[in-house]
Amino acid sequence: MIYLLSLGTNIGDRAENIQNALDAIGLLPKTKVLRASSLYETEPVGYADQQSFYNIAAEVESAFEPAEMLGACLGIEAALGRVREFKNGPRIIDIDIIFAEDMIINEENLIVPHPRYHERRFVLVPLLELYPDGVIFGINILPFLDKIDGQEISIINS
Ligand code: PH2
Ligand code: MG
Ligand code: MG
Repeated sequence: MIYLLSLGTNIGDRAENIQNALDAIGLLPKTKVLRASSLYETEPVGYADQQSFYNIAAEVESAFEPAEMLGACLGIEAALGRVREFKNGPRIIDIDIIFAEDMIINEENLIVPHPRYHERRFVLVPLLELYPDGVIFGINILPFLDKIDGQEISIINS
């Protein structure tokens, strides 16, 4: 199964947090990070009064079922020291499943595609870098990007 993950961080050494998370994902059993987008610096969405984020998208191949992948992502977040204070608040690392191929999942603890990805430039722009024609498992994300106002995002040249 191909997963598209969105990673975000706005506490501590943001570039290092992203790299540590990618490394940890790559170390999961039967799981490989196929590609990762550039690193982007992004304006906080949802709760403005906090440090800017670093975000990336990663394309991951895994034999895990979606529920297992969710558990693995939450485990990595905890291992990297994530403490949940409030919704949309600052975090060391957040790893969200955006797509699990063309699967549609509506469980209490897991909704895929991610319920808010289409309104978030920090998710869409890195995905567009990986899928330059904008079509992801049959969904064209370009119209979503057109509808978003604001949400500054800039690529970090490394
Ligand atoms: N994640 C959120 C809420 N707001 N804003 C940016 N720029 N980047 C994020 O990763 C982010 C956010 C909820 O998970
Ligand atoms: Mg999130
Ligand atoms: Mg999350």
